[in-house]
Amino acid sequence: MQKRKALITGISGQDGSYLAELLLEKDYEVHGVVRRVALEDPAHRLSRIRHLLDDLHLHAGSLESFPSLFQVVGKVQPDECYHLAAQSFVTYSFEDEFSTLQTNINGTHFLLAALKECAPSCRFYFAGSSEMFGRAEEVPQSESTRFHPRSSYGISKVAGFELTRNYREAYGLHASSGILFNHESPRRGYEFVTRKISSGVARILAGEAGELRLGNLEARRDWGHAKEYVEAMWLMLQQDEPDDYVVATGETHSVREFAELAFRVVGLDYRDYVVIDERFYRPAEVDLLVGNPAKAETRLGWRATIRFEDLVREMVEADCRGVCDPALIRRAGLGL
Ligand code: NDP
Ligand code: GDR
Repeated sequence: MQKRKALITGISGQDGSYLAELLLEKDYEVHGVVRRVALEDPAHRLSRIRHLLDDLHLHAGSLESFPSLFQVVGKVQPDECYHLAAQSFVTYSFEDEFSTLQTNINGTHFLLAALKECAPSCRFYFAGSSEMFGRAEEVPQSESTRFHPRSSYGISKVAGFELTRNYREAYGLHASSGILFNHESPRRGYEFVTRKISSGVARILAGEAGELRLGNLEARRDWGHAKEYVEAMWLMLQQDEPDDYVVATGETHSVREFAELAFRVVGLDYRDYVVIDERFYRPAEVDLLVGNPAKAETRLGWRATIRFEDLVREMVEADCRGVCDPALIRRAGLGL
């Protein structure tokens, strides 16, 4: 039997790397879109998928270029397309609203249009976000909660979500959106608060830093593990009918709790190291996000199982392994 072909945009990112692993395990032929510069500097720019490079088919393309996406889709003829690429950092979206909106909205539109022309039977996944809820009017948030995005990033995801729905309704594409709440891992980018904290703890333990500067410690998020969340993406595309799903743990914790726990993993008190820095506050904050994953649980049979405490520990331990002397790690009582 012929292998099923999957195309992943954003394969070099956190989620792309876990999804590529999952699909290879399931015996897919896995194709990925990466920027040309990444192909020229794989050691740095493709570090998350370095261990998979021999098994992947990578194609140069960018969200800014319709022809590049059109060509890749036409050449690969995927059975499933996971659209994960995006300018994904909310803070940056305040610094450059224009490029965030252009890249994220056009990129999604270009890809949908290319699929409609070249591979209309391909199943499509759009990486929607809990940032679409923004200042949410109900707690927890479900598929029927009204969107009230608080950043151009959130707005770009609402637009992508609506484009996906419209291609489903107008052109019959099997197009689904996941409304994913925050998910983290040792592969998370260093700019996001969880990885900033876990890597900061490691550098403090190694004696390379004396403090960790953060913004709003009171923001609350629903944090899960990326490895589990990519399974939900795959499950969505295995359903007979396309649909939209909230993917979340249903638990919420503050940034302060994350920091407290992360420092405690190595026997330190976060209050001795965390410095509040106004520069890391956002012009418009999302105070509280917590998802209701009931639909994903009943329809997809998906459920988050990795606990918050275990996620924090895994991230801190991985970063400590990267920078700390083994004797120091033993003294800190880490299970490494
Ligand atoms: P990352 O930031 O780790 O990865 C983003 C990916 O997009 C990278 O592969 C990046 O490539 C690629 N990319 C960015 N801009 C372009 C461009 N102009 N052309 C081509 N590729 C581009 O994000 P995550 O893996 O964490 O998230 C995956 C998706 O899910 C994103 O769309 C994000 O917005 C969304 N999401 C994430 C959540 C989370 O908690 N992680 C929650 C909800 C939604 P490069 O390596 O070259 O920069
Ligand atoms: P988020 O993630 O904006 O939720 O978007 P991030 O980790 O950047 O922020 C989470 C919360 O932490 C607060 N915070 C800080 N954030 C950063 N980055 N740096 C700091 O120093 C800091 N101090 C406090 C923030 O104000 C915020 O409240 C992530 C991304 O993956 C998106 O792509 C995705 O769509 C959403 O999650 C769901």
